[in-house]
Amino acid sequence: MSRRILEIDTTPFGDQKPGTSGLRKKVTVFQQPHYLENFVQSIFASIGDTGGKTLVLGGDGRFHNRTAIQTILRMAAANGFARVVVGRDGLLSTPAASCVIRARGAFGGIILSASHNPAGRNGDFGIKYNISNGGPAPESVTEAMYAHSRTLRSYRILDEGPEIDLSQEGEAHLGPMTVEVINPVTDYADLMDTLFDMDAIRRLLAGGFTICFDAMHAITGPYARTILEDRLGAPEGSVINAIPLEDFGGGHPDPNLTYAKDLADLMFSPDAPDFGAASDGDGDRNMILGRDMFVTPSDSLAIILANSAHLPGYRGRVRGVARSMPTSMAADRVAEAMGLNSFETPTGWKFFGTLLDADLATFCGEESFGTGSDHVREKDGLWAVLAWLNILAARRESVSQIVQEHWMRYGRTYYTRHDYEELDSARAQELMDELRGTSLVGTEFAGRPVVLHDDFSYTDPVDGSVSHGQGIRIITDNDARLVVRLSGTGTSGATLRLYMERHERGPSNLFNNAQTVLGEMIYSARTLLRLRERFGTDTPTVIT
Ligand code: VG1
Ligand code: CO
Repeated sequence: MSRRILEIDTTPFGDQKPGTSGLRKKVTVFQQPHYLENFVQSIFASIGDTGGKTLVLGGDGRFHNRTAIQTILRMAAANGFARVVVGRDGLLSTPAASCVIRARGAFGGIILSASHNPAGRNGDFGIKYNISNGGPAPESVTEAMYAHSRTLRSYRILDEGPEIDLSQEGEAHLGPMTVEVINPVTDYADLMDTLFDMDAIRRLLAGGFTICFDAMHAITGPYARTILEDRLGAPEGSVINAIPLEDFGGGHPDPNLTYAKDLADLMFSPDAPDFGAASDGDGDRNMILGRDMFVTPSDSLAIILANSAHLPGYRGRVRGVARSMPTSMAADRVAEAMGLNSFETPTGWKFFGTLLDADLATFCGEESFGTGSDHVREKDGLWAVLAWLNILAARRESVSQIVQEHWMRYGRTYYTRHDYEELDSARAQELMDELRGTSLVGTEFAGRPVVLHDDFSYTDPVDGSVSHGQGIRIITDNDARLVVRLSGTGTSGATLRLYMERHERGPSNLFNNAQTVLGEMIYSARTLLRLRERFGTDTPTVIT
C-alpha cells in the first residue's frame, strides 16, 4: 500500500531546549498535539542529510514509548531514511542503543527515555538523539535542534495507516523505508563477551558466589537475565524486578541508597549475598554493593581503573580516565600513579565522546552512578556490574576487601552529594547568580582558606568547543571541594545539587562515616548558601 507524505502545519513550542540528556518533560506535555512531532522534525533538520540513512530507535519502555515510536517511524520514512532498526517491542536500553548504532554503522539513533525519572501517565517522558559514534549529540547539535524548534512551521510525516508490528523480529516496510525489528539484547550481550573474562565469572558463580541484581522494573531486566542468568549461570532469581513495566512499578528506578532501598537493606543484613547491584530506568546507571559495603560511584571508577589489568578487553590498552567535574578526584589519583591521562569535563556523557573517539581516555565516570568505557559512547550499568564481577573473579576477595585495600593504597576520598528538589526556580537562580558574583578566595570555608572559587568552564581538547557556566567550585588548601550546580534533567522547579569531598590518608582516617567526616563542610555550605532563609528548609531531599 502506498503511503503519502504529508507536510503538516504547526506552530513552535518555546520550551524544547534539550538539557543534560535530551528533552525531558511530563508525559502530558509530550501528548499535546504536534509536540513530539515538532521536536523530532527539529532533530532531523539538525543532523545533516537523512536521505538513504539508517536510524536506530528504541526506548526504556515507559508509558508513551509505543505511541511515540509509531509516530517517529512515520516521520523517519517521510524524512528519507532508508532503514530504521528498532528493538523488539520498541525496547532498547541506552547503552544497547549506543552499541547497536556502532555495530550497524547507523547514521544515529533516537532514544526515548527520561532515565530514572518516574514513569506512567503522570510521569516523565524524554527523547534524545545520538550521533554515529553512538554517543549523545554534542551541544552544537542540540543547540541547532532548539533553534529549529523555535522557528519551524511544518513537519513531514507519512499519513496514518496500519501500525508496524514490533512484537516480531524481522523486516517490514513503511512506504519506501525498511523497518528492521531486532532482538534488543543480542548485539549488546555479544559485545560484553568480548570485554570480560566470562569463564572466570562463570566459575566464580558456579563456586557459590551469590549475587542480586535489581532491575527496578525497568529496562535492564531482559539484559540482566540473558547475561547474568542464561550466559553466566547465576541461579534463576538472581535478577529481581526483572520485567520492564510501563510505570516502572510505580517506583523511581534510580539506583542509589534511597530509591533502591530494598536492595541496600538486604546487602546490610545477615542474609546478604556476596554482591549486589542495581540499574536505572534506561540501563545506563549502576550501583555496586558488597556485603556491608556501598561503593561510591566515584570510588567504583577509580577501582575499575586500578584493576583494569584483570579485564581482558582493556589489558595493555588503557590510555586514561575522564570524569565529570563534580565526580570525586579519586580516579585522578589512580591515573597519576599509573601514568595515565585524566580529564575533567562538564556534567553529562556527551562531553566524553571526543576524548573516547580520539583514544585519549578509556574509562569514564560520573558521580551520579554512571560508569563506562570506550566500548560504547554512553554510560553503561551492566558493563560496570560485569567489570566488578570480573575483578572479583580474578582477585577472589570480597567487595569490602577490594575497596579497603584501595583506600589503604591511594587514600580515601570521602564524598557526598546533597540534592534539594523542586525548589522555586527564580530563587535557585538567584542563589547561583550571587555565588557567581563574589569571590571567596582568601576567606575561610569549613575552617580552611579558600584557594579557588570559579564557575567551571571547559574547552574540549579535541575539537576546541567551549562550555561555560558548568558549576561553581570552591576549593580549600587541603584539596577539599564544594561544588554547586543546578540540575539539567528535572521537569518541575529547580534541583540544587551540592557536592562535597575531602581526601584523607592514613589507616586511622579511612574507615569513618562520610556524612560525619564531611559534617563541617555540609554545615558551612548550608550557611554560606543561606538555604533555610531562601527555601524554608536546609534538609536535602536525597543524599547520595
Ligand atoms: C544528571 C546527572 C548527570 C547525568 C545526567 C543524565 O544530570 O547529574 O551526571 O549525566 O543526570 O543521567 P543533572 O543535570 O540533573 O545533574 V541519566 O541516567 O538521567 O540519562
Ligand atoms: Co539513565
